[in-house]
Amino acid sequence: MFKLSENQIRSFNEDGFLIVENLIDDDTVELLRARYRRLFKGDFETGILPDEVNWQEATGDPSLTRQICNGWKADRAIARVVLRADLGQAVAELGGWPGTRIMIDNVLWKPAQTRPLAYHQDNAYLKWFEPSELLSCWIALDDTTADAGTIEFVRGSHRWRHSLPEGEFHGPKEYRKYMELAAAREGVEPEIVYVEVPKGGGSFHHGWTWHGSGDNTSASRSRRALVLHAMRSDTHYVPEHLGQGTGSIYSRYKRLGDNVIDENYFPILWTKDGYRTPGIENYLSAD
Ligand SMILES: O=C(O)CCC(=O)C(=O)O
Repeated sequence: MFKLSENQIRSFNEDGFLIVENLIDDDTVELLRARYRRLFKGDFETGILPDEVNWQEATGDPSLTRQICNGWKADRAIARVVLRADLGQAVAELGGWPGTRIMIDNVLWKPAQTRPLAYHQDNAYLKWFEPSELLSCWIALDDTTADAGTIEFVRGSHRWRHSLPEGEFHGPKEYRKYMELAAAREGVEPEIVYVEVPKGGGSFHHGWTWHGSGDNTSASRSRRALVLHAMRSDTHYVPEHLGQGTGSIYSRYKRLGDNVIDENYFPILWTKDGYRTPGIENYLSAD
């Protein structure tokens, strides 16, 4: 069970991110690695297609970082990690939120010699729900290093002005370009911090923190990560903006008659009042 200290919460508020160890144990790392191999071959345990399948073994560009979003719907080993109540609690404590739901997960695999993911601010893609805030927990499935393209953050950038999404996300030539332009607008020299942790460790980041990851220049080391992107438990759809950012995909779960974000698709992991979406446990224990 993961628990934050007061110091860690203070440090997160100051920096816009927090680096931690021991989010998952070695057995879980091994299990997830095996599930990643299956998912990228199109072998989905539950039979359900993840919401975004950006890379598959038969068709994917071998120079790109492999990505699947909402692997939890396809695979219960993924779900058992990203639907954890203690991670939901940690996110709520960092955000000062009443509770946490999953918005999406990211299943990411950056093999040796593959390309970067562009710097961005997560909150810039979220006009389709309100409050438009995301807070994320990034979990390494390999020992991570700067040369193997680990995630990197700009310290204090959650306090910068808000930028709109721009440029190519997957494999851009200059992956820091839009962050550097934003830094110039702020009149500051960006301080970049690499998340270098043993497998099973990782980080939390604020939705306005600039982050991305470089080329994996290592000879043979993969850099895999599982990410829980979480929203507040009390979010709702914004009908005027359903097609914006990631809303063009995730607004498909909007109910016809109201703006409620349905727990079946965005389960609540933890709230201060002790609530957790009841169906989660059934789902996690099914064969
Ligand atoms: O793992 C990476 O390379 C970047 C992931 C990312 O953008 C995120 O977790 O928000």
